[in-house]
Amino acid sequence: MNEISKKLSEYLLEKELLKGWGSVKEALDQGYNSAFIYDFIVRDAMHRIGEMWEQNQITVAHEHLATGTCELILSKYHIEKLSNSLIDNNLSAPRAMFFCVEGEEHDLGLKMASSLFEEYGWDVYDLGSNLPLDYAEYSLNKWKPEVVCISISIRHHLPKLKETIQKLQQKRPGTTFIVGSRLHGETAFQSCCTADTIIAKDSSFLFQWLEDYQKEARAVDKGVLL
Ligand code: B12
Repeated sequence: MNEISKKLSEYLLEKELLKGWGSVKEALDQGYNSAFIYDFIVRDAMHRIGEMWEQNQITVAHEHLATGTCELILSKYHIEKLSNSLIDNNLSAPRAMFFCVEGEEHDLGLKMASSLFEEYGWDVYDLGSNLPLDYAEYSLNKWKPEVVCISISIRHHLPKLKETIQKLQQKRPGTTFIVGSRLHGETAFQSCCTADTIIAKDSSFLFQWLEDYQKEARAVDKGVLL
């Protein structure tokens, strides 16, 4: 773990919002992109907090406090990036929908993903944590996104993930599904995803996917692929 991330985890635990933001800003000023900041500064800081909790060095209350502070920093980061975004006005914004599988409360990874899409100028519908499957279906029909992003963290929600992917893919074939999870390397997780589901291990993977999508869209826009 790098020093900035370690410092951030301490600030989160002390609910030192401004100092925590200072750590993120330090990484930004050093030239790191959003994917690096999400994966190797913020995620790693939260993972360290998780380890401290497992080892009884901190209480659940500390963990909740740290999560709340982290959420505020992510929101501030998101606004900061939007004012300096990569939006390309020549392209009409494609749409993406985000949610955590029913029952799932861990939503920081999802927030990072939706912020990254927005940084790339997408029209983002972030439906947050614990979205009942019926409402995922309803929202898919209502907003007809090109891409649906799902997040899951807890193993016992895996059967729900499988049901969700199968139902939604049936409803709107042709939609791209991206599922991100800390469980990405586990067979039990992978077997819940259909062959054409994209598995995202982290924000860096998503960053590359968005870069590739943008290049392709620009090429189509210029008539290269027409
Ligand atoms: C913070 C936290 C919480 C918070 C979550 C608040 C919130 N708003 O998210 C609270 C306190 C609510 C919580 C509750 C619980 N938690 Co908890 N929690 C954590 C902790 C410490 C950090 C999670 C986190 O935010 N990480 C930072 C994010 C950014 O990382 P990430 O989710 O992995 O996301 C990255 C990638 O996976 C990927 N990604 C993820 N989603 C997506 C989506 C897309 C589209 C893309 C592209 C990428 C992507 O990109 C991200 C960036 O790299 C972890 C410890 C750990 N090791 O993960 C435990 C942990 C996940 N929790 C755990 C548990 C057991 C629970 C509870 C059951 C505890 C309880 N008894 O109540 C509940 C369950 C709640 C529920 N129903 O979901 C276990 C899960 C074990 C398991 N069985 O699978 C863990 C691993 C702790 C542990 N070691 O036991 N928790």
